[in-house]
Amino acid sequence: MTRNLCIVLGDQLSQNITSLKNLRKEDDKILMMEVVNEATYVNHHKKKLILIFSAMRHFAEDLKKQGYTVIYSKINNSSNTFTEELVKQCKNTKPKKIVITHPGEYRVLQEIKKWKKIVKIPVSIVEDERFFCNINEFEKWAASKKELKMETFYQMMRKKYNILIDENGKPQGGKWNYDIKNRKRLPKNYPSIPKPLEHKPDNITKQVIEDVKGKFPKHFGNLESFWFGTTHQDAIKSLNEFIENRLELFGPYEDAMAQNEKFLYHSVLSIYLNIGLLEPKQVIDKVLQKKNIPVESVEGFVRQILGWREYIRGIYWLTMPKYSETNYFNAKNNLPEFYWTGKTDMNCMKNCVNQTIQDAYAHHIQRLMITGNFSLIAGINPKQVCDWYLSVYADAFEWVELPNTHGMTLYADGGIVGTKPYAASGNYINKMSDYCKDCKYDVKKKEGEDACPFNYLYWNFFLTNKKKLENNPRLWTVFSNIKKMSKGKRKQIQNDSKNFLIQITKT
Ligand code: FAD
Ligand code: DLZ
Ligand code: SF4
Repeated sequence: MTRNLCIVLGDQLSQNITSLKNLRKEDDKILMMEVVNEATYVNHHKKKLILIFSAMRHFAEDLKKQGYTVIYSKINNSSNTFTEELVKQCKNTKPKKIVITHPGEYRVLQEIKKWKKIVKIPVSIVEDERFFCNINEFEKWAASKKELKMETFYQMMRKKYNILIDENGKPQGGKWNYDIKNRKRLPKNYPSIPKPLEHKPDNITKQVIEDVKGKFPKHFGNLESFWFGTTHQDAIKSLNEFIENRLELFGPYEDAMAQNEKFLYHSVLSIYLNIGLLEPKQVIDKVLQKKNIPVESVEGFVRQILGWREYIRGIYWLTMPKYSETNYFNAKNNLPEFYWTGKTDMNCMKNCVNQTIQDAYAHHIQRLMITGNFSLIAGINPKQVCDWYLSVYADAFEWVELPNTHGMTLYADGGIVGTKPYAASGNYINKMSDYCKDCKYDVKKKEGEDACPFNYLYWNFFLTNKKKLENNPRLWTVFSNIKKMSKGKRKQIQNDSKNFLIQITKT
């Protein structure tokens, strides 16, 4: 007879996870399940599957070494769903209670809520304490605000946790936000940038690679040269490496892009943070301990984790399930095939998709201003765009992917996360990267076959959505330019866009 059957999900791989607290090694058991449905509900990148399964198997081994009884179902002989596997394991173990930490995804929470009825055993869903802000606290904050601005939330969190605050209660350096200093282009002769730490696959990971190769051969992405860490110790090494080598210049080049620099000065830590191998508090503490780092880098980095990451999670739980169903611009086009293959003449898109195929990674500005911006101005259906992001990035879990894609990038929520759509023409991409110099299209050209498609699609987007956007004060310049445009020019933009979109979005 088992007292508690404690379930640990694939993104709950933290020694401090709430469900493991107060566990009794003698009469409690832990259940971890690799299941087919979780691996296939979207076309997950093969490297993402390897990361999650390998990290789960390592975590289970660790727990066993500490004396816990772990029941583990591997993907090769597992059930289709969490529920099926749970029913099977409840018959074997006859627990008095099931304990699980609040899951990261709404879909999974709905599944868990049905368990009590199905297995006829009480189910206790305990809070996920790994975040700085819990779901109720965010709800309270949101209820007190007219607009849910990240900046206001972030300042509240800085004060609450006394992070980067001086002795007078003011922000260190005098300003709350150094975003303005986070927008440098990479100079021409920049010094070599140290790459993120590559971890060599051990025997557990090698077995997982074989399992994924055998079971999910048609999934997106390249599984060769798997280099992610799969344990807490690996993740700590990666964190230290980032702080030593890239944190200092993280701030100035946060928005830069470069063809031969997939990672630039980014941390590449979301893959570890999101499955629990690192905890946000631990990451921020370590970053703050490092001396002599410019304020725009420390604040810039803290803002991403204490600000954006927590805010995005809050928005997700505040607004689901309705959030995912909105489509403010009524965007209907199909996601072009090149999002999966990288086969396009647009050099910026080709680069971002190819590195995604290889590494299941792109940094924020590539996701927002290249692949995201394109899908916004090309009017791609938000559900298809969100499914793509959820599939292709190793760090993608719906709670963080959805508000970033649906809200921040596509403005499909009508302006909950962003105050205006992040639409940009080729000019912005050319300013922030070196993609355009090797592109078949001409970034300086506004119309015609060899003009940069971002140029006419940008104006076409505002012409199409004029009614919904023209009263937005942040878009005043855009619409005053549109007013000055001749009829002929508008027609040309619309024709170029139509022809291009027909070519790329046919199924
Ligand atoms: P860094 O640039 O080094 O940033 C440090 C950390 O801050 C990240 O590891 C991450 O934990 C956090 N962070 C930074 N920006 C954000 C943000 N906007 N929202 C939440 N956390 C943030 N992030 C995910 O973790 N999972 C996703 O599925 C995801 N999908 C995205 C989809 C789109 C369309 C966009 C525009 C952004 C998305 N992001 C997502 C946010 C961001 O792009 C990634 O967190 C970041 O690129 C991860 O790389 P990094 O660890 O090198 O980040
Ligand atoms: C993403 C994912 C995958 C691919 N596989 C599993 C799995 O087999 N077992 C598991 O426990 N979790 C997996 N996950 C994570 C879940 O799909 C889901 O995102 C999280 O549990 C958050 O609710
Ligand atoms: Fe991208 Fe346009 Fe530049 Fe080509 S010219 S790389 S399509 S922005």
